[in-house]
Amino acid sequence: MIHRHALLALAVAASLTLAGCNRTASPDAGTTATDTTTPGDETADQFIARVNEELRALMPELTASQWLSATYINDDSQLLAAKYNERYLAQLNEWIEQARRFEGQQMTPETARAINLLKLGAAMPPPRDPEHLAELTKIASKMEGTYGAGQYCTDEGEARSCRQLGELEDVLRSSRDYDAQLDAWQGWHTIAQPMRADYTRFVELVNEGARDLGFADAGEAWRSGYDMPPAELAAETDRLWGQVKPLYEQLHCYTRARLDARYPGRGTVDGGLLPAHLMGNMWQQDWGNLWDILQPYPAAGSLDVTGALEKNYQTLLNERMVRENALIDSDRRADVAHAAKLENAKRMNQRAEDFYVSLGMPKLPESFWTKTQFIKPRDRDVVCHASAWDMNMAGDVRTKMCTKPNEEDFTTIYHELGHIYYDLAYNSQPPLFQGGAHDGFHEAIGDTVVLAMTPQYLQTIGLVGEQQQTQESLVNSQMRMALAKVSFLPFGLMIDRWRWGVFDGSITPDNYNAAWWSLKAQYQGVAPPSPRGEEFFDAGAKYHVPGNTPYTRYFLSHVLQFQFYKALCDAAGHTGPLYECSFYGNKAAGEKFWAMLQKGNSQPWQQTLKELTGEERMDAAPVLEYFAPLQAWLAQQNEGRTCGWTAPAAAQSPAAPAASQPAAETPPRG
Ligand code: X8Z
Ligand code: ZN
Repeated sequence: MIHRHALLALAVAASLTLAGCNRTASPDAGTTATDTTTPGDETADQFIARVNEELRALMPELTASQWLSATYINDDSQLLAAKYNERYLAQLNEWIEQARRFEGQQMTPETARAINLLKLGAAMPPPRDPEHLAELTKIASKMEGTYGAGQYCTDEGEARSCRQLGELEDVLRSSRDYDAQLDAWQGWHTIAQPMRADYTRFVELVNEGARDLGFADAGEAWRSGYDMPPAELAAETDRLWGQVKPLYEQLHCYTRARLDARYPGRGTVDGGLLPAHLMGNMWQQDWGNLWDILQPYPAAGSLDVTGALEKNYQTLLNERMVRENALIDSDRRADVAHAAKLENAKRMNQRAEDFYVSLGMPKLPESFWTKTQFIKPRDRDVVCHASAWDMNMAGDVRTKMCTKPNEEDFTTIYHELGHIYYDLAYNSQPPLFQGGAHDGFHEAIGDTVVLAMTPQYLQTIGLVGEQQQTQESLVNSQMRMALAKVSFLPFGLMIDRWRWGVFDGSITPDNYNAAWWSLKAQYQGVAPPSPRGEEFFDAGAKYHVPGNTPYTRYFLSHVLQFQFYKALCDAAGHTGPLYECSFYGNKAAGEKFWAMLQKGNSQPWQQTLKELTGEERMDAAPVLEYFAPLQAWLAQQNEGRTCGWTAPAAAQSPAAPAASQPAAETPPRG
């Protein structure tokens, strides 16, 4: 979720990604805020210097309140998080109001940019009306708490048993029993039903805040943080999606054939759509858990990273059990297992840290190791969704995860450390520039490193065995990466296609769920196994909706990370095919990376991209270059198959040209 990257990213609710903040003030909104006296003769440059100072002073209490509410969910922590968020947003409104007096005046380009950032890109545009602002921050905290504490219970009385997201995800990851997966998938989606009314009100309030700031609606506010007119951002994402869509369609076609074979007669939903509950992931955004079904050449060598991580954990657990003589006492066993999980998660983090350090980046501060939430606590509810936090812009950085020993969590650790290293690199910038060049950059840092986790790298860290140098093993390793990266692309788009439509009113509350599944069908080619009427609120079962984290950033990241990867491979002097490159240990690549991170959000992202890659545009060509061997292989596999799918009528969203097309029938490919 919000990696509080940058400053704001206030957890849950507020979040202004550093790429911009926003809003306007209400006359009495400042009553709870810090001292906001405005010297009459203050210049614009002095104003921004003061805002930076005040921000620095204000952030620690805001992030502390958000951290507490995310790692200790109860009414009290929610109340405090909402209050601190309200206070912060009121202050932000006040600064924006104060900035108006500099309109049209001479100032340095840095100050002009900083003033703009103050006004743009708030994830939760705050209404000027103080009562509405208070209501908004309360709802935001409540929704995040509801998600974090969500559980699915079956039976009553003695037999009652409840499972949270992590346990339900275990079923999707490991079970291949159709009904068990269906139960886990449907069960998790029940947690979102009670959020529907809150979300409906939330939308009204953030739209009010957005209008107070001069935006048409909250979606337009979100699209304004990209150093280009908001309307262009929507078209940009369409252009990038057009580049990669053929690759996704091939992967979809291959996957459908394998699922059909694995679940005869039940592997496809009408129209050629993939059944949502059989994709190994609650939201069908990463198909890596279907490795057992989708692995092209099982005999060509193992890439079972999850198996290796589980084995490492088991070894650690057994050693501890014996050493602490805990096998006979069940309480002791539980304690020792917990300690083993913690130690194992720390080791996974050390492994990720080692990659960054190998590039010449600093070691993580000691406080990272003592303050991070590595695993799910046993005694309370927490928001398990992984996040990275910069608490004070002065080195108190941490992550929050409920780590398990599997490949997805292992790569998520590298992802989160990407946020942390970005934070550390730009901590020397003024607070208003402490953010990603845009939010997609922030998401792409750790994932660029994940692309460098080649089979050879995994072998050197002991997670896979000796690798064959054959065409078959190449297809295997490409498939492993595609199941994480290519499967994600349409999901990365559809969430905000839905929210843009919700914010601009083209998707109304009586149509929330229908529009959600219509977009899932259109973009991902995925469908629920049974009708999902408006009694459900399936969007709320994905963290970023109740957590109000914009999602287009992840789509952009999945394009940008291949551009970054290619540039760093070039810097490292790599000359072979792109997919073979790992820049592990390469200081030249590390220096180039670090130089980019240090820039933060101090200049337009186009400039930052140019300094790293030589290009000023986002471009999916490196995605296609990377996956060229797989795409050719998939085309061969799919020969004679009818590919594509038929989606029901799509949701209309003026902000999203692609989403406003009529029912998508992807042409058969072969
Ligand atoms: O939310 C995240 C990160 C934190 S920024 C764990 N991600 C998206 C998701 O899980 O939906 C990373 C990939 C996409
Ligand atoms: Zn992230």
